[in-house]
Amino acid sequence: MSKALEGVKILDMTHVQSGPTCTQLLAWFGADVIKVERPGVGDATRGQLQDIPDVDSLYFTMLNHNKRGMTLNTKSDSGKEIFEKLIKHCDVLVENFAPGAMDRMGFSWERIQELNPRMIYASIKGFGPGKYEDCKVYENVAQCTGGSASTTGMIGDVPLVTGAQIGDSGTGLHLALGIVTALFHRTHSGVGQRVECAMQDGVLNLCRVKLRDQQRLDHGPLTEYPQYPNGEFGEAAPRAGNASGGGQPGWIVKCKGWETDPDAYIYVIAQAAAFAGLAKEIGHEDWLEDPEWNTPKARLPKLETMFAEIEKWTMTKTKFDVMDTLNPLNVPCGPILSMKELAAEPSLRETGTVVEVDHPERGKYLSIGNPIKLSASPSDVKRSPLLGEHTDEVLRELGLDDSAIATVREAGAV
Ligand code: CAO
Repeated sequence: MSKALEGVKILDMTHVQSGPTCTQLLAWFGADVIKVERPGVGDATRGQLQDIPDVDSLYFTMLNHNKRGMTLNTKSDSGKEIFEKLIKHCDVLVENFAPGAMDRMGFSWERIQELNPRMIYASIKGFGPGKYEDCKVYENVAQCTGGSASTTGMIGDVPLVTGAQIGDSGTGLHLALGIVTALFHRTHSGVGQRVECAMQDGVLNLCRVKLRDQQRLDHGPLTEYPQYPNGEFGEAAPRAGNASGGGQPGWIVKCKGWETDPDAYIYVIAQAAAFAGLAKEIGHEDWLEDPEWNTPKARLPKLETMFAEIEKWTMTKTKFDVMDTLNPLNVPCGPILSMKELAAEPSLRETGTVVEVDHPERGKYLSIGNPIKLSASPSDVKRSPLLGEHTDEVLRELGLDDSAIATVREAGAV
């Protein structure tokens, strides 16, 4: 079966997490991704959080599958010449350097367009244009500046960052969509374009419902938040603990074993349509006849008591038993699954969402495959390249012969 992005060549100047997430997705869809790294140095993540000495870290290997790797000093004279050839050879250039780095290398958008008018030039920065545009940004900075941290955490407690990498991987996902959209546009316009995504904007987009709540605050308290009706609302959309954030009340409740197992919990949504079954199951058939309990509006001021009653029942069962009991009753719920449980989950292995990959230096390790499944172009996961593994191969494709390759190598350009 052919791959969806077969024939698309990506000049991958990305590093760390946000950019590599984007180019890895494009590689999974079949694009030829050529990752360019500084000779002798490479992407900093190769050496970060290493679990095995002197072997590419899981941080690097899990973000750079299916790519080819070459080294190139884009600041040296002969390196710049090769970089120009690469720009002419490729369809898309992706980078997430600190602001201004590409311009300082001598490759502004204007220069890139001169070299290849069909080039799509895609970038991730921490902030869009404005007073913070020159700042360097990492994941948690983006979570804090994009509205996630101020709206995450327990009520009255400190702001929290989340484990989901919404700043880095989230922005990489946004950028990938921008790139394929620009590629589609190029099929009828014939020209490339600039694609930019700021991490602050990407996080804010994922916090869309919180800006919804900010505006609803002007019209009264947020009745689905635990602060209602007894707590206080300030001027800004507050943290809401584990409340669902949607129109249906939800909370995390303890399950059997919670005293020793930090993940013996389940999220239960007390959806109005399935409330009768839930109430009966937990031994509260009385609620169904009681006007104090039998409408969503009547329950709203008593959600804490309601979830405490639900918890009395869930604490008698494992999280999986609760799931098995409530799902047939159409009660939406989800056990808190640990990474250990997810790594061992057979259904995720079967769909290729969790895959085992073999690496020549580290051996076998687990990774997360492409979560987006295309019926005609399934993704297979191939290991990440070693530093400079495909340098000669790519240089030959650019037209350099053995002696030209030896010359640029001697000059330290690769
Ligand atoms: N050849 C020659 N020079 C190269 C090169 C190559 N192949 N690859 C990189 N370099 C140079 C860059 O040009 C830059 O040089 P200048 O400072 O002279 O312009 C230098 O290496 C360092 O690049 P950098 O500033 O991007 O790297 P950093 O470690 O200092 O900063 C980061 C890292 C992530 C904070 C910054 O790149 C950034 O803010 N990126 C945008 C936002 C982003 O993607 N953040 C997510 C990071 S993942 O958590």
